[in-house]
Amino acid sequence: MSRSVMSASADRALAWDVDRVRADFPALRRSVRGHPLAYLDNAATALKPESVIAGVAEYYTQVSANVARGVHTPSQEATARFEAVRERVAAFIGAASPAEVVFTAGTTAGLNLVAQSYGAAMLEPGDEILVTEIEHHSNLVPWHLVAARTGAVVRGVPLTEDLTLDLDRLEQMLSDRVRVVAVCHASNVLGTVLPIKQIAAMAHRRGAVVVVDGAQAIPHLPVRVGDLGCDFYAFSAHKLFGPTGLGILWGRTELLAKMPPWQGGGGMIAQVELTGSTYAPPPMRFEAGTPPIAEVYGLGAALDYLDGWDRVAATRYEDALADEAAERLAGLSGVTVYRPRGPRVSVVTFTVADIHPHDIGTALDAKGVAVRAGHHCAQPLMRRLGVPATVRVSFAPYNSPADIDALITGVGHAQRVFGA
Ligand code: C6P
Repeated sequence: MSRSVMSASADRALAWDVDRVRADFPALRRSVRGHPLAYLDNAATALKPESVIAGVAEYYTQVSANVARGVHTPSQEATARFEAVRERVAAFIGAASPAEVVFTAGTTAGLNLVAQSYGAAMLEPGDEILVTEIEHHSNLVPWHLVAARTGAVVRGVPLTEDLTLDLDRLEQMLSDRVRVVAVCHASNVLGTVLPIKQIAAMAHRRGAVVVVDGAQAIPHLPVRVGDLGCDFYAFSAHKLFGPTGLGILWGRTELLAKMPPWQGGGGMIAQVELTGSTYAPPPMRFEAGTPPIAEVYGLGAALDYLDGWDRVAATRYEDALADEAAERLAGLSGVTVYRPRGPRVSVVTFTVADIHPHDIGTALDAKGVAVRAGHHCAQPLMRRLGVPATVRVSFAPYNSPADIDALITGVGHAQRVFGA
């Protein structure tokens, strides 16, 4: 390790005790192919601390009852915890009320909910939905589906040379026909953080609602939905150190109140006759069927766990790791790093000349380094970058400088193996 890297690491260690944090994550104790695991795929899913695993286990070992359906004690306990976590989430994102917090299956489900409920009810032929070139497929395909259903048109806002959103083009494309602006808060490929507050103000001037895909922002940025000024905000628990299978859709009270259900079933009704039904108010209206109860217990534990972190220090630490990785990768011959100018989260994307990203991913796995290789569910962005696929490394506060060393050594090993 170079001298400057060693001293940078020492500085960070003073502010962030990474060894103490690493001890909380049991998955970091395993080895992969004879090497310590260097887990650099946090944008795909974050590892879980012991307390989150215990939170899920607590539900199954001590409660294991359904919610909102039972008069018995375990069911009432489960219901009380379920609603307490809803309140906890509302406080975590600065929602005006817990009724604005809908439990879903994940970011994807939340965005589909908005498209299928709000979109299908409000969009008319010729209306426009603006998306961006940087979106994940989860914030594109639901809009394609609802456009096909309603006759609305989806239009894409391009990026600038700096790989940030072209706000001038957005301003030009905003017209009174635009009903929805669907944007990510942070890109899963480049890490670019979009200026949601500014975008929301621009969209609202033209009467459009703003739907934000917060999947990649929520683990890194302090999210206060009121300050952002958007109308909907979706994210997944599993990227926030919580369980898989659970997401949050936040929506403004007045919008949720006028949206029809998107799925029917138990738990979401007011009254059911044989030939018709009326519906419960939000959030229940959007939570048909037995919800992911154990996962909600786990999310509650994840939020408790995060309370123990200085999140500003955590973000500063992981950003420094990402910067260091980007710098060292860019210093390798044949490596191209794609980084946006301006605000970004701790994600670094790169390609290696003459070696397919999948081969790099496989070669890195042989050294215990877990990265993501492919199009990252962002094919329009790959087209914009002029590549079919990239390698992506994404950092969390439990990553260490040793993970970067393993990455750099692994890329060099791949170049030797593939003769590049
Ligand atoms: N991105 C990645 O490796 P789900 O699968 O519903 O929890 O999240 C979907 C999603 C939506 N938006 C963004 C910006 C995302 O990054 C993701 C998930 C993972 O980048 C898996 S493709």
